[in-house]
Amino acid sequence: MDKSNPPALPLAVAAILGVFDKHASKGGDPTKLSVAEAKELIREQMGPMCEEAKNQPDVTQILQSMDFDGDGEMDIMEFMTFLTCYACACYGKVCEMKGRRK
Ligand SMILES: [Ca+2]
Repeated sequence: MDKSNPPALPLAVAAILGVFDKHASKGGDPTKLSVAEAKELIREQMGPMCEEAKNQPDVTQILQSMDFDGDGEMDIMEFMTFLTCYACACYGKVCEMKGRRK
């Protein structure tokens, strides 16, 4: 493996897990994001992009729709599902900007 050019995906996953852990471990169950922790994470990580959106997302509504087990918190699987939806939306925007079909 070329150490000067490490693969991007393991680094991206590590970054995602680091962000999740940083926010989830602030209080309560350190393996889950409370609503307050999730809101702070979204504001910190996605705030500028959300502010540019015409229809700003209702974060509470997003969190409720991603809380599949209904425990009022977001575990890593729920968070990754949320992130997948976010990544797909970003990919759609990139395709649109490049004039590509998805
Ligand atoms: Ca949950």
